[in-house]
Amino acid sequence: MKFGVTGFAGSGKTTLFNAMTGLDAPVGLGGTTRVGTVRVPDPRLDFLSGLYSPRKTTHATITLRDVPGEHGGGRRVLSARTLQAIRDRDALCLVVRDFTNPALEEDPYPLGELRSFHEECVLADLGVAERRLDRARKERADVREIDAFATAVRALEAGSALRQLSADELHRGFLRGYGMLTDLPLLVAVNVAEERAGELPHSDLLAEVAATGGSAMVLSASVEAEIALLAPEDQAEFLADMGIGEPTLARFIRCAYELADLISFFTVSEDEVRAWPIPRGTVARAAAGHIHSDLERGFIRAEVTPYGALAECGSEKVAKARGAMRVEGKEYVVADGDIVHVRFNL
Ligand SMILES: Nc1nc2c(ncn2[C@@H]2O[C@H](COP(=O)(O)OP(=O)(O)OP(=O)(O)O)[C@@H](O)[C@H]2O)c(=O)[nH]1
Ligand SMILES: [Mg+2]
Repeated sequence: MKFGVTGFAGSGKTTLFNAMTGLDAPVGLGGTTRVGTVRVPDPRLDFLSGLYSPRKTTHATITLRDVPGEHGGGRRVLSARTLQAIRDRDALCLVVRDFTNPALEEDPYPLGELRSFHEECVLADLGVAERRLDRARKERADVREIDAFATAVRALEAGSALRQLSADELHRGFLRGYGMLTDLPLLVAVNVAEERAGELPHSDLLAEVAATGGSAMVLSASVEAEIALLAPEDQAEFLADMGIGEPTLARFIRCAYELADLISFFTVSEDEVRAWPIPRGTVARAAAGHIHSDLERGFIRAEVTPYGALAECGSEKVAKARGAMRVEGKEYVVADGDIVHVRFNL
């Protein structure tokens, strides 16, 4: 899962990126595009790790790419370089500024940043869709493809994001590979001043985010940066003092998972306990392919124990004795939290 962290100049992207990845990229300067990884916290994985005491515990990860905003000019536009850096992502996190940044002249205007971002993305997608539609018509391409791009053009001309269209309305298969920005899942992080870290998003902003088919959350990037420096046992107290219930990182990742419609299944052994992120609806054989292509090719069956049953029984042996372990075939749709053993033969 590759996230692009994007937004306009000085909104706090790099501060947030550092807090999440534990890296130490310079803040307040624009700078270069950077990549870091975030471990997906999962209490179920912690429990399984305690159960198996494996040599290695491997969390699912999310890759973040921090894309600097455009400095100078004053207008909120996305340059070709920025567009290039966010097009190939699986999802976008737009950081909008809702704190006074002394380095910038403009007062905070998160709603304006959100609108500008949306408009810029719509325009960029419209350009791509119109060009492809023209060419598809000239080439007498598949009518379904022409129809898909005509639908996209109509929606974009009306100012809508493509992600707002259902699978029935838009045949997405034809759009794959064109890097449509408004079709990427969008998480809007409203970056507020420290003293407002525990707030909920403004209703007008929430409404605007919902109208573009995204999700929103409030955070304070500088508070997150402070939390990241604390020992785990001190973090809870600090969060309580700030009026924040749950660490933002955990919330952010939950939102990201929901947005991208990902679930996790687990593999367990004395060697490694590991979480595997897969799109919801993935069948057992394809899920096995995430582990290794050999497991997909030689797939025979999967032995599946739901996490809840294993947690209750305390071991796979007991779970099996109580009939909680099932044998599933290649078409089985893997459920969130399944503990899976793949049997295969090459
Ligand atoms: N008060 C306050 N300041 C913040 C917050 N987040 C970031 N800042 C400050 O805002 C300035 C810009 O932060 P960056 O994280 O570099 O912003 P950016 O979005 O990466 O900026 P560009 O990459 O240049 O577009 C820094 O001085 C940060 O310390 C916040 O939540 N509250
Ligand atoms: Mg930056």
